[in-house]
This record gives sequence, C-alpha cells and structure tokens, in this order.
Amino acid sequence: MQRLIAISNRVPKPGDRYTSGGLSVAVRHALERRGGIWLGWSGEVQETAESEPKAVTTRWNNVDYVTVDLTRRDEEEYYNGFANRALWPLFHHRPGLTEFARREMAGYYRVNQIFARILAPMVKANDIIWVHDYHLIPLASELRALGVKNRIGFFLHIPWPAPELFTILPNHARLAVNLVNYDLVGFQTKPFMDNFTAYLKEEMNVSTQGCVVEAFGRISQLGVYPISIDTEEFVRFAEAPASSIARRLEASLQGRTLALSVDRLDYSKGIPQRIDAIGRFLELYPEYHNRFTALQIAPTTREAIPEYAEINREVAEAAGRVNGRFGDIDWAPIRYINKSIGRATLAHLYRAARIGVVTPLRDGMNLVSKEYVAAQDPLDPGVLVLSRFAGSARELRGALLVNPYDIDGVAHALRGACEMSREERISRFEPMLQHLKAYDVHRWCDDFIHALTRDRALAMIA
Ligand code: ADQ
Repeated sequence: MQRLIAISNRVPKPGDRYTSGGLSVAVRHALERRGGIWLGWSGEVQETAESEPKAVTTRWNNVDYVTVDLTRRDEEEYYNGFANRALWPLFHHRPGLTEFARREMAGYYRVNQIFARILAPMVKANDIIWVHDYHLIPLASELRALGVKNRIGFFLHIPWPAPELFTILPNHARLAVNLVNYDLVGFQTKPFMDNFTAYLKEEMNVSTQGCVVEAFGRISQLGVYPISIDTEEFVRFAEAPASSIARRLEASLQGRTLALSVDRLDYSKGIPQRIDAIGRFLELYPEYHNRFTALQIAPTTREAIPEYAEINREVAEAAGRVNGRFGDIDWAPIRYINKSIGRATLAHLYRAARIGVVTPLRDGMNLVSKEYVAAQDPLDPGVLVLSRFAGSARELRGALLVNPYDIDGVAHALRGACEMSREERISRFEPMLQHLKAYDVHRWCDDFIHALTRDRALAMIA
C-alpha cells in the first residue's frame, strides 16, 4: 500500500479524536492505515521574521504530523489576505466582499512555496500526495518545480465559482494552470466541476474529454467526490445517554418545538436572513408564540477579518430585533450563542431539535445538514430545512428545500416542518439515513484515494 501525504492549511492535533471533525477523522484513518505525513500550518505566529520557517514533526500512530509556524506577515497576506479576503468570498459568489491586493497574492504563493520546500525532501518515490482546499491551489506547481513527480491530488472543499466571477481575480489564469498541475482534482458537486470546465473552455480555449483535461503540458483528471460524515459515529453519539447540557436544554424548552442551527459564524451561512425568516414565521403564525424556540449556535471564526466582526454584530442585532418584537417576559424566541460544542453533545442537541435549519447562501457541501440527519431518532425523526444552495441539497432529497433569500418561503417551510406528521417525517428521513450510511466520510476518502492511485496504474500502462 502506498504511503499517503496529506497537506491542509491547518493540521489537527495528534490523538485529538474528540473535537476533530469528520474530515480529520477520515484523513487520519487513511494516514494511519497506510502510514504517512500530515503537513500544514501550526496556527502559531512567529513575531520575528525568520528567513525559512522551521517544521516540527510529531510522530503518532504511524503518522508524522509536520507543522510549520508562519510569520505575522504570512498570516496577514496568505491566510487573512488572499485566501480569506479574495478566494473565500469570491468562490462563495460575493464579489462585493472580495478584496484583492498583489502583495497578498505574492504572500499566498510565498507560503505555498514554503510548504513545498519543507515537503519536497520528505517525499519518497512511491508516495501519493493529497492537498486540501483553496489555501493551497498552487502547491502542486510548487512541488513540480522542485522536481516532485508523484501523483498529486487536490480536493476543493468550497464551491468553484461561475466563470464570470472567477475572472474577477487578476491571477485567474495562473490559478487555473496551478489546478491542472494536479493529477486529480476533486469537487464537491458536478455544478462546481462544470464551472471549472466552462471557464477552461471560455477563457483558455481548452476542451475537456469527459473528465480529462489535457492542457498546459499536463493531463489532469477531474471528478466529483461529495464529502460526508462519520455516520456510524454520529448515530452512536446520538444514541448514547444524553449529556447534562442536552438535559438542561430539554428542561429549558418546557415542551416548545426546537429549531436548531449550527454554523461557523460566517457570512456565507445566511444567518441574518434565517433570523429574519424566523421573525416572519412568528408574524405569519402567531399560534406558535411561546411554543417555538430557535437556537443558533455559531462560534466566531477569522476574527481578524473585518467582515467577520460585522456579521457577528449583524446576527446579534437581528436576533435582538426578533426577540424584542415577539418575545415575552418568560419567552425569547431566539437564543444566540457563540460557543463551540463537543461533537457528542452536538449529536444530542441535533436529536432534541424537531427542526434542523441549515440555510447557507452558498456552501461547498455543509456537514451540519448531514450530521443533523444522522443524529435523528429513527422512530420520531426531525425535519431538515435545507438551502438549495448547499452542496448537500443534491443528496438530502428528503429535506424541505428552500431558497434562503426568500424570507417568506423559509417561513412557510418552518411552518410545514412544525406541522409535519410522524409518517411523513419518517418517510423523508429513512432514505437520507440510508444514503449517509452508504456514502460516509470513509467512503469519500477511499473513493478519492482509489481514483488517485488507479489513474497511476493507467498512466503506467500507457
Ligand atoms: P465549514 O464551512 O466549516 O466547512 P460545515 O461543512 O458545516 O462548514 O462543517 C462545519 C463543522 O464544524 C461541522 O462538522 C460542525 O459540526 C462543526 N461545528 C460547527 N459549529 C460548531 C459548534 N458550535 N461546535 C462544535 N462544532 C461545530 C467547509 C465548507 C463546507 C464543507 C466542509 C467540508 O465550507 O461546505 O462541507 O468544509 O468539506
């Protein structure tokens, strides 16, 4: 079995199984089975600018965790700058929030070069390399420039934008060439892959043959690999005796219907629009006053970026408006907290919620929607209200699909979820759970690695 090397912006802590998300669990599992390396930023910032950052290696269960500190300038230009002020908003179709500076783009390429220089000497001839997400699009090109000839795959966790939006980036052509330097490029959904091939055709005059791109002196395979969750683990968590937090929540609800939302606090998640829709629901259906509670859990992220401080203010204000207008001395319709919650507890909270409200404006996949389904009680499941613009909407067909921009539409869906019979809830839930059991995160991981190694065999035959 070939050794695997994974590279992502951040590397999870070795042995930290409790707080890690599904992606970390699956990639770690694959790494431990094959032996390997996981390389990325430590999350630490060195105040003194060293000429070449040092890597620290920790070995744990057959895997070398290699972490690199960045300088303050690297963090500002690569992470806060090009990755999160240019690529993230633009790839989520928010050109109005997109800021581009050549200095930051240079920082982005510089950090990719740093990772490549640290990794290249560690790579053995037979290793397979798997790069994750928008922070690292140029990494294969940088590794190739250092003579690395191995199979290198890339998975994009976020959407790929429509061509006319992608071309807003002054370096769009360079990024496209960077992507074709991978042997395999994985997208969450077919429309995202189609956006990339449409761009290649319209802007670069490159046609794809099926899922194969032959351009810029290389052949690259494209594919759709929808990421998933560790379904069995979530089912197990949800079925374990309820934690004290979950019991406190149940007691505090006093029999009211709970609608739960869990998101990183990010403008792509549509939280202010969702809160407005809850306000509209309470306006249209006063019979739900004092019978309905919405809980929004949204830990803050990327706080150094002004748009993220702004979204926190916006959500708090929207929640305050709805509570002020509809609340009473013994009832606030919306509870808004910025806490991070352990995964086992999260499963209990999902199960306690009659409605899971997941309404991003645009999302690569959205794992919360899958976790919510997996955590439900099969005999009395809740209803998922899901944005049609989440990647997961293509798989979770038993959800009530909504357009998050249509406040009235979401309000009607909330009412439909509150009123839905147990029979209908079960008939919507069962096929979704079956799907999540068949296509869990381990399957996702295996499919991607299989495609990356299978194509190696084909290349050798050719
Ligand atoms: P995210 O944008 O972070 O991921 P999502 O897919 O929903 O979005 O994953 C969030 C994860 O964080 C979930 O596992 C969730 O349980 C966890 N989480 C969120 N809030 C939490 C809280 N308060 N406490 C504890 N855990 C919390 C990006 C893309 C997505 C894509 C994933 C994976 O934006 O579209 O699905 O990567 O590819």
